[in-house]
Amino acid sequence: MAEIGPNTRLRVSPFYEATLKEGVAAFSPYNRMLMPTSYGHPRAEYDRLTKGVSLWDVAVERQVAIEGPDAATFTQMLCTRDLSAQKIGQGKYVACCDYRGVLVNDPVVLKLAEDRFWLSIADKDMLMWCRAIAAERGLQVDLCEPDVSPLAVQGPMAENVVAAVFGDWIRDIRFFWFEDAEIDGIPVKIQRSGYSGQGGFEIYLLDGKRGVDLWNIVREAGAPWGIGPGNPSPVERIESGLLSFGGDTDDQTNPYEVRLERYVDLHVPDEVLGIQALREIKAAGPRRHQLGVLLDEEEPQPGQLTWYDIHAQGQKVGDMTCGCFSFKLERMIGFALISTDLKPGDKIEVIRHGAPVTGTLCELPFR
Ligand code: THG
Repeated sequence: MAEIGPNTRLRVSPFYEATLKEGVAAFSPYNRMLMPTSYGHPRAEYDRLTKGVSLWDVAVERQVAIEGPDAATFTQMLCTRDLSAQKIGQGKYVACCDYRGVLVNDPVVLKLAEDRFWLSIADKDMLMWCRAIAAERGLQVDLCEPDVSPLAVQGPMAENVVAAVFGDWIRDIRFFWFEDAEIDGIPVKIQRSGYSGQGGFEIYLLDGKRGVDLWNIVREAGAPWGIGPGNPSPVERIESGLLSFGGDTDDQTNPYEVRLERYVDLHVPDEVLGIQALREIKAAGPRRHQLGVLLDEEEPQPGQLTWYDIHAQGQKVGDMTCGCFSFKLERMIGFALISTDLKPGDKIEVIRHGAPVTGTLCELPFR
């Protein structure tokens, strides 16, 4: 691929200079920023994440801050998951839908106070969406994108590293809960979360001028555990069955089709965006579902730029939305968004650049 030319529409991560110094080899655009996607050593980076600890610039996980007397009502309106039991200091993974019940995002909602929330968003202009909905509904909320940039520490040794920086108390943070902290005058929030199946923490930097300082502090503290740079791994996340909003979804995809049923509570109020459509979709039964694909291919293939058609008995039955060479299974794997007529164990063909590749459907996550 060609280089991305400099321009000021792309915002710069507070960790950018640090990632350059680490030898970042590729970026991907996300929320009008650049996210590191490789440091040039895929196998070593995968091993670090699955056996040790990896440090990620995920400043692209931008926050939409929602504040004001109607903040709680508004946040619930945006999310199909029932948030009534959410406590201050707790995060929840949610689905956001439009009026058709189609996914527009899958953020993590952080409840900071009774009248203050952050949506930690996937790649889509949710601030614009939220402003339009708040105005349409006549709600009293202030919306902005604050100066907040997550730095992820992921992998089985992540807890040791974060404890070395902030103290052993962080070991008591529960999954998706978060706490305020400070290191060397840098204000942060620490959450047990992150886009991998390996476990770890996200340190939300609250002062964009101190990104390189925070990176260096965590980097030095992590040296005994062999910490090194990495990024949300396309391989590990596929193996672990994590959804990539926008990568594995299109403008027709509802939560039922991509294994997010757990995050749809049909009893939430009628005002929740998309819930009335989702009740109908649930009653009719979704037409597509998401399964794994095990390809009959034991060699790595070039990166996927578009969805590939999936055929069965000569007919198109769905799409392969992402794929990678799995280091765990030592073959090409991927996600299928496919007709519910097709089941795990069924044989299919993936049509890649006009050529069929045979494979078998399986349950997610991969085992
Ligand atoms: N962290 C933060 N913000 C984010 C992401 C993140 N915003 C964008 C994107 N990632 C949102 N998508 C996801 C997808 C999956 C998960 C988190 C964010 C995730 N899922 C777990 C699973 O599916 O096993 C658990 C979900 C649950 O049970 O509640 O962690 O990574 N800050």
